Amino acid sequence: MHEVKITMLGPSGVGKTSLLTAMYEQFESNIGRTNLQIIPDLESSAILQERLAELKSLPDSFETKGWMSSTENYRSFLFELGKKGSKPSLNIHFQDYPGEWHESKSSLENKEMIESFIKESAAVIIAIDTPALMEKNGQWHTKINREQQITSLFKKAYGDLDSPRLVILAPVRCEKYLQSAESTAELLRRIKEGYAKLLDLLKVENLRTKVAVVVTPVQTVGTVVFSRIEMIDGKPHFVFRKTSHDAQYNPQDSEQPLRYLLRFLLRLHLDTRQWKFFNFLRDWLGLDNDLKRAVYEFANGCKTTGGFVLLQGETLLNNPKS
Ligand SMILES: Nc1nc2c(ncn2[C@@H]2O[C@H](COP(=O)(O)OP(=O)(O)OP(=O)(O)O)[C@@H](O)[C@H]2O)c(=O)[nH]1
Ligand SMILES: [Mg+2]
Repeated sequence: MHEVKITMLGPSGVGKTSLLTAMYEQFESNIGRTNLQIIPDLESSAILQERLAELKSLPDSFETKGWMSSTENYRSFLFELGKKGSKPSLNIHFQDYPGEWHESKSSLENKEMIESFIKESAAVIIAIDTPALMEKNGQWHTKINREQQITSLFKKAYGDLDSPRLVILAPVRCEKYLQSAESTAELLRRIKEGYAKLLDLLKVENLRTKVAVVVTPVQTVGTVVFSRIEMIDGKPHFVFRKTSHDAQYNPQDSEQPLRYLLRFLLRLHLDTRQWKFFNFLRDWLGLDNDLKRAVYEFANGCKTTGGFVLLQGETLLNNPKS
């Protein structure tokens, strides 16, 4: 079966696994409205179910670390996408790894693995710890989000890129910053500033036409907001609180990265140019017009306001009417 890989990218604790969990949870509820279905393999389903239970058992006030366990080993989560009641037509592999691999103490082998994940993935979802970027003038951004290292990884992985890619910047834990139009605009400004080097890199001659870049803020819990930073032994502890005592897990927009992904794949499917990496997409939807329509419909639900922006590569995401 045809297969695409996606990398969840980011240092430890930024929220890669939580984002994947929230995506998984919303796949069904959102895709359910179209003729599409997504089926996780049994193992992925079991693990994500457990993470989901953890995400749902929110304490009233908590620190970022310590409420869910961090990822210990590399894992690939497999989802099969297809038309309802038919055989799946595409395998989507999400690669999730321990963010610790970014740290200097981890082996070179692990760092090279991150690089090859980026290389072989059609799309990379960069999870961004938003409070680190926004609070105290971004004082903790570099320490927590490691944006320089991420830029270097892309520099190597996209060194001789010969086919299109999608880069999704996904600010998470961003509930506080999406409250008003002003704060949303400020969030976007800070993303452009905080990731300026990466965005500049993706704009160079060979990459500009091949890499689409979007920002999709995801509220992975929906009902917790950043409250304050407490300094303990010189280390920042980001404290969050629930919007009310009985506020429940209510993720917002977590299926958006997947919508953008399908939009990108659909565009490539319809592309008349030959991209070796994506040749398999040519007959992905085959003659199945129902499936094509379902993918189109789902992809058409990409948000473009309220913090969602297309920073580069419009033609790679432009869907001709089907
Ligand atoms: N405030 C807030 N915290 C969250 C949210 N989602 C997850 N968390 C917390 O963030 C912590 C880290 O999230 P993970 O998804 O495990 O982070 P990760 O990037 O997978 O980290 P590693 O597995 O170590 O690479 C979790 O323990 C949760 O406590 C959210 O939406 N808001
Ligand atoms: Mg993880």
